[in-house]
Amino acid sequence: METTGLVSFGRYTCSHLYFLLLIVLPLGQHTVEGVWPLPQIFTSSIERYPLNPQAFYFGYGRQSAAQFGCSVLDAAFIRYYSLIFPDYTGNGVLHNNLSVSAGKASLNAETVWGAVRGLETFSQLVYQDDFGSYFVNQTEIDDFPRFPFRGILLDTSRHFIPVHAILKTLDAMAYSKFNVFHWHIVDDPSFPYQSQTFPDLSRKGAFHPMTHIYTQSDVRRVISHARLRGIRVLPEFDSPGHTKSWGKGQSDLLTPCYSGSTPSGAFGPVNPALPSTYQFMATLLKEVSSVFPDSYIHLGGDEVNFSCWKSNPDVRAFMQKMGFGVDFTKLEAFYMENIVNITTFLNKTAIVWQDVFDYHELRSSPSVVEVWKDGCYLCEVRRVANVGLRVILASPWYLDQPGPTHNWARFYTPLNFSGTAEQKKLVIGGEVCMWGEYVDATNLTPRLWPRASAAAERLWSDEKQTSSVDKAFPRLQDFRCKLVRRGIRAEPLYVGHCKHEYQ
Ligand code: CP6
Repeated sequence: METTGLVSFGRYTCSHLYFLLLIVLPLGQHTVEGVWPLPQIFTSSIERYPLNPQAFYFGYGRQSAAQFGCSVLDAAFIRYYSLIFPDYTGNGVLHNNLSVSAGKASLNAETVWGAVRGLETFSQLVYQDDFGSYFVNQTEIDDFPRFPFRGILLDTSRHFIPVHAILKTLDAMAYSKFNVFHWHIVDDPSFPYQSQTFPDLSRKGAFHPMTHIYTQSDVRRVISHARLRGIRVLPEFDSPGHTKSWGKGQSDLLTPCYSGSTPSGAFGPVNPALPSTYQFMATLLKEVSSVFPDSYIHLGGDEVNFSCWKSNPDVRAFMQKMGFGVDFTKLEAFYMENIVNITTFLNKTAIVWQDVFDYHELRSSPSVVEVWKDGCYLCEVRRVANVGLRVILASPWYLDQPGPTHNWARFYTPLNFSGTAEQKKLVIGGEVCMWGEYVDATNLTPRLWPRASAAAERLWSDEKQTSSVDKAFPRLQDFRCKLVRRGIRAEPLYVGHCKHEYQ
């Protein structure tokens, strides 16, 4: 029996990332145990069906709202053909009508993005026997994510990460069903984003003005590569702190620090006392919101050091004038509020780090708060949800510290969030943070994978079915070998071997 794939759609919309999918495979020992993250609902049998790469093709269901020409799926069919048949060197057969009558796998999804996830699941179900023949077991899957927001943060300021390494990371993200690339693109050490309106920012603030920058076309490539894999790109322009590199290309933006009555020559956070600051931020954010099409924009707002603001007489005078007294959190709140208003005006949904929520009563609140601090982070999640704001959780998933690989289980810990149904609904997801102090393209991949995949299963799968580390371990080892087979240098979890070692 031959197996072909048929993808059909009820209705779909390209704008929704949330989806439901159903794979019915009349098509066997590897079954769902080979799928990471674990699907929500599944049954499989030991009955296996062979797949012949020469006869296999993907097609759109006749009833499907999506048809040939749907660029996301047309491209996904080509990628997944090679992922399903990694050894096959012949021509990929995309439209071969020879063995239609044979077995059929069908995939139903509400959205194109759901179909992309379903193709990933299908590709993980296919396995090879000792002779290299391809098989898939009879399987039925009904799948959907636990959380709609499943992100990875890359920091391209502490170290420059070349575009090819970002694209490779996006590939690997899709294999674990991550759907948000949080691009912490600039920070204190460097400003690699090449702005159209303020080219001096990267000309003077990047590690190198030509080789260590992201041009507009680089950014477009990243966004388009991500979109084809159902991944949104969330840019972060963190301010007013974490902005040292911005000062090199934009004078009067940062606060001059004083020692006594004279400027010390050092600079602090963005200067919240000058109208020109807000004009600059509005112009920059206007550009950013048109370059990055996602509806979210991350405004940072974390770790603002007040000592420089305190030292500056002009800032202190502004505080008096505004009636802030000596409460610098009020000044920071004033600044963040202005920035949030700018993004609201630009029709974007603002995300901020938890600091902004912790220290301030904002009159115009950001919509989403990202919890990153250690400690009782679930308490913090509850506090944020209590006031009706949406929450993204990052605290449990700091992967930038090397740590022994067997600590993957730390990232697999169940969340056990005990809130009301309303509070739970406000927890839109979580994020793996790969801060860049000790990370560049040489070690990014093994530090991320497969540990981020542990977090991915926490964010996708049903917690009751995935609470055992011992049960997950062989499945994650297996998945790590799949990553290696696909060219991702994911590090080993423990003693063992892969049938196909890294080439
Ligand atoms: N950079 C920025 C960082 C961190 C944050 N913001 C950070 C702080 C503490 C730890 C890890 C990362 N490196 N811009 C905080 C969100 Cl432990």
